[in-house]
Amino acid sequence: MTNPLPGLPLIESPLFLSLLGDLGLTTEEARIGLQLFHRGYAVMDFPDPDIHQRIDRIKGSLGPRYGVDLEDPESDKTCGERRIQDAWKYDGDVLAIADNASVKALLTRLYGRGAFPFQTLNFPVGTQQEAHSDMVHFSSQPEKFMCGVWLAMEDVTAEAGPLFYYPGSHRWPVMSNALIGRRGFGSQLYSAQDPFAEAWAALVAAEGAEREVFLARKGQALIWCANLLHGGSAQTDPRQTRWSQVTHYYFDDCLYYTPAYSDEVLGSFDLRRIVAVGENRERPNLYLGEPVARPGHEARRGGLGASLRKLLQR
Ligand SMILES: O=C(O)CCC(=O)C(=O)O
Ligand SMILES: [Fe+2]
Repeated sequence: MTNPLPGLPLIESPLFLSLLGDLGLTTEEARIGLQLFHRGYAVMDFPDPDIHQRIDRIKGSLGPRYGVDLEDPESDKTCGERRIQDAWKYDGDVLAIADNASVKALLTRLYGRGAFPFQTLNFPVGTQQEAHSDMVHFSSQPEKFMCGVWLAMEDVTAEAGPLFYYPGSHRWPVMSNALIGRRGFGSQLYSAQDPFAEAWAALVAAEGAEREVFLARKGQALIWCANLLHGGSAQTDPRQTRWSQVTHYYFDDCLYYTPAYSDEVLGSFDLRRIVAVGENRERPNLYLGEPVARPGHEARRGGLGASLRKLLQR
């Protein structure tokens, strides 16, 4: 197969439908690929025969770390720490879910570059997060080589603040500082996504887009494309839990950076130091197979380091 647009993930490419016949996908892989292409997300049963046992073990091991009484059916589950980042470092089941070989192989085939997980988040309740696209946090060059895999660790009810998303929003303009007319490089933001909220809301209104919620069953997973607008619905019953694991994936041979703190037009990229889940070495920032040697552009957010580097670059 020759692909004249290798700088786009296959499932994001306008050529996906014409390339599909040559990709050698199974029926299930093609179903997932087509859902991602058309809607920006895809639902599947998590491909691990031990998933239910893993989920139950994770609840036991991470539960006490959230500082909430998760056993009492009447207690408020929404107070306390609601997310644990990178539990894969000490929890073998979190690691096994994030590093699942079938998921990595699936994403590799659907994107056309090698997929690797680089971050895990474990939640006992929903995030109630505003609509956002993960691309302002985690992006790549070429862009869109990033995705999230959200795993339901129990059956989700409408009152527990289910995941929501706008189908088709993965094709909307990619949010960036240039798009909303601000500079981001070296800025000190409390929230990377707040500056973009108004623009996302305007796009939703202009498109007349309707949110969909995912009332998932335990063991189901949802893959979202890099630019899919999504978030967590309001939790109307604080007594409920909504256990989930989110794993974020990047792909080989890319530059990894945070657009919220970058001004791409000026060549100012807030590059990320990416370590793949299960590894302890850094994945280099690459462009067309070659390392990107621009250390001056690896600013920490704000602070003296960033200002000094900026001065030195003048
Ligand atoms: O689970 C949720 O409510 C949303 C999580 C999310 O947006 C993320 O992890 O990127
Ligand atoms: Fe997100």
